[in-house]
Amino acid sequence: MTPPGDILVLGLGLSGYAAATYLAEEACRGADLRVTVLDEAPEEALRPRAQKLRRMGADVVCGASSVTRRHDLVIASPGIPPTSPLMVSARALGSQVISEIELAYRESSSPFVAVTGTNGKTTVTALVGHILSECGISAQTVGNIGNPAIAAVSEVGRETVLVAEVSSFQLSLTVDFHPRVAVLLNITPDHVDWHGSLEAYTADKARVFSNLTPDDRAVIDVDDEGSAPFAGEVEARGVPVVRVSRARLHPNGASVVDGFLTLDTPEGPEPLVAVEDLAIRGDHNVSNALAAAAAARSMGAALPGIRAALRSFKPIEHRLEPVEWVRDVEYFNDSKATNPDSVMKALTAFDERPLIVLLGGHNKGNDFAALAEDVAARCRAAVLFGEARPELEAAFAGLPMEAASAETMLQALRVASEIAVPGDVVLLSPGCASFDEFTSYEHRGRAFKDAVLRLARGEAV
Ligand code: UMA
Repeated sequence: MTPPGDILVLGLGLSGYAAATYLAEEACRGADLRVTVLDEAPEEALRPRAQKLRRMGADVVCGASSVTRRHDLVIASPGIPPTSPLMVSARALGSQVISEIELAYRESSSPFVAVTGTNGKTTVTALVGHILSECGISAQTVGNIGNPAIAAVSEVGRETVLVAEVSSFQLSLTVDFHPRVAVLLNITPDHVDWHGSLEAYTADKARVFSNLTPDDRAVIDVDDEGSAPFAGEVEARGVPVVRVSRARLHPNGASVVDGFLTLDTPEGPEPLVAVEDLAIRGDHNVSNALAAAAAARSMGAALPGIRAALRSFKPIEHRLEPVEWVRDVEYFNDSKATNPDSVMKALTAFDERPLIVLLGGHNKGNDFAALAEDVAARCRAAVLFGEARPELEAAFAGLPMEAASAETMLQALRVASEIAVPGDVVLLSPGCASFDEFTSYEHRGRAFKDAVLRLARGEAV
């Protein structure tokens, strides 16, 4: 239940607004709470949310540059890095700082399934939610997927499973967060600018396992070098581990056997569906489907429902999403690919088809050398754009594929449409964040899709 006291929310985006609204509503219902919100952005950018919260009794300060008094508890938004003046000053004053997912966990009596990993977590979160629902188990997807967990707390009953996509940012500020099932998909370099190092990023991801007990379950992809070491570590603490591997079926694990996704159960291996029955493309999505099936099974989902749900699950927006055919060229939107590893995984989904890939945006501190080599080996062409263009151009220099360049994402699309020939695939899988041109990867993905549809109508982009 909500702790009494003086609570500060840092950031008034989706996460902070949901946390502040929840706390302000609790105060209106009589909880002994004082709610303050600070955000660095100016009042104009935040007015509707700020005004609504003020009407509910919260103190909202926009354009804030630091925290000036000690609070009993601070709820920090995930996008605020540990080095930001807001965070540094909050900690210096001795306040406990937690994330909104931690607050949601403390406030909720629902069981949690937590899904983390550098890539694939949105797909797996959505698929676990889909499987549980198909099996008649009430479930809601929350967290980094775009639906703050704290907002669900007052909306759902204790029987509803909260399937939470949890980012490294959110996990870094967890304390008691204790899911029944914790899924780790993979760890590759990402968000190094926020965490400071790959080691710090890895350690924050591993916090998903911190509070697991022998009554819980960890689902870990052991084909991935970054996540594999955690299987042994977590098991050594007595926590049952489901090992996901496309290469082989481990005892109690999940794998592909004779072309069928398969779960090892106490009754022996249980085939689920054939790989071709999945509508989501690429080897990485086979791993994602295995992890989701294992997680849902750990929450009591029955095999027939798992099979039906795996067959009916459709690709989600901005993840290898088919957009349109234009003059015999197929366009795909993979705007959610915001790091090099996710692009390299996306490329494997098109093995036999000639690819033109659009790369660029805001680099989150990643190195592009391996990505450029992979693109040069697998793609017919690449078009580089945005703030990261010079770094990308340097990575492509000397490789046996000439990369074209453009200022903006839409100009890159225009260049790609000009060089594409019938049979090609044009793929926006940028490997970078969107913030140099757009407000979010969703914004970028929709701009891309709108422009492709204009191309299809014969209009200019
Ligand atoms: N702000 C500051 N100071 C800062 C940074 C931000 O005051 O140093 C303020 C901004 O002015 C803004 C607010 O904080 O008003 C934004 O907060 P935020 O960046 O934490 O974003 P939210 O809108 O709260 O969205 C967050 C997640 N964003 C991030 O982790 C960056 C969303 O994940 C998530 O869907 C949402 O909470 C609900 O849980 C997005 C994301 O990019 C999709 N996640 C990363 C990823 O997937 O790679 C981890």
